[in-house]
Amino acid sequence: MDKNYLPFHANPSKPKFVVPVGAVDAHCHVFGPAEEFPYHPKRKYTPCDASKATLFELRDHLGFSRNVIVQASCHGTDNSALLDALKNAGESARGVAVVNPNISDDALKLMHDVGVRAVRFNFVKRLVDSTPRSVFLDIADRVKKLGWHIVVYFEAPDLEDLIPFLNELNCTIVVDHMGRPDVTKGVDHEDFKRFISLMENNEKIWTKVTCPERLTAQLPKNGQLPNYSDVIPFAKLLVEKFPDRVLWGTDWPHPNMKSHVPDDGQLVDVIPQIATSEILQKKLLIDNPLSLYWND
Ligand code: 0GY
Repeated sequence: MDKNYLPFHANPSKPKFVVPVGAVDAHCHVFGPAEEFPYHPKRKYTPCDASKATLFELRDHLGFSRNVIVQASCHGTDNSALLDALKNAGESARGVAVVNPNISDDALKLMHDVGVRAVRFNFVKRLVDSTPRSVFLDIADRVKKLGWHIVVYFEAPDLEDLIPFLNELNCTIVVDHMGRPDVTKGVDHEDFKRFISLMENNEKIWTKVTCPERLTAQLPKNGQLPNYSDVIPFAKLLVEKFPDRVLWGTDWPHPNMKSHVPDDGQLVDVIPQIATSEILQKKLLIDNPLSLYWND
């Protein structure tokens, strides 16, 4: 693990908010363990190992029933740890892979059989070297045939440039972490308005109202973790405006956090502040993820 890397919370609290039965944590990762599933030689960071067993314990502790496990950049295009977790989880997990353009149809089919339902295109410069958009478009054409969708990860300043590409993909797209807004600018800033109009203009675009811990500008104070009140308006607005196109996840084990180690129980307690009715909570935590990841 990198020097200064913050490992995940060792003892997360039990949330006060009781999630509805069948709820899905739709954004989380498994890392290693490195001895069994080595990290990619070209990775930009080396995390703390975060095994499938620990992820499944956390799922149960928080009251969730299912996980969507997302391949992270530290494993590159080697999806072995992800596929191993999916095989062990059976119907209780689905996956989002990162693939090479030269992957065979047979390998894609094997991934499908263990529960992969999407590929992730990462545009975050600190995490990956850039990939030509034509390569991504080719991958998208191939996985669409399996009924998969595309998960994209980018930061707000890159959105304007990416809009033509996102529209060209012409399939369901899930944008990680609300397009990573700079929350200090507020929900009325042009950057967030651009993201809202993207979702208004393209009904195939969904988003994960995730990562208050990553997006907040708050710092721990007097031994108290941030309450994420600066991120809540962004997520709440999206949940209310696009109730059928939002997903929620813990983002465990929270790679590359610098400011603090989030308490996953407290993150769950943010849910009723962004989805304020039982109807919205059920869409966010059950109906929406099931329709995308457990629809066959
Ligand atoms: C996340 C966030 C991060 C890392 C990755 O692929 C990755 O390595 O996704 C990050 O550092 O922002 O999505 O959990």
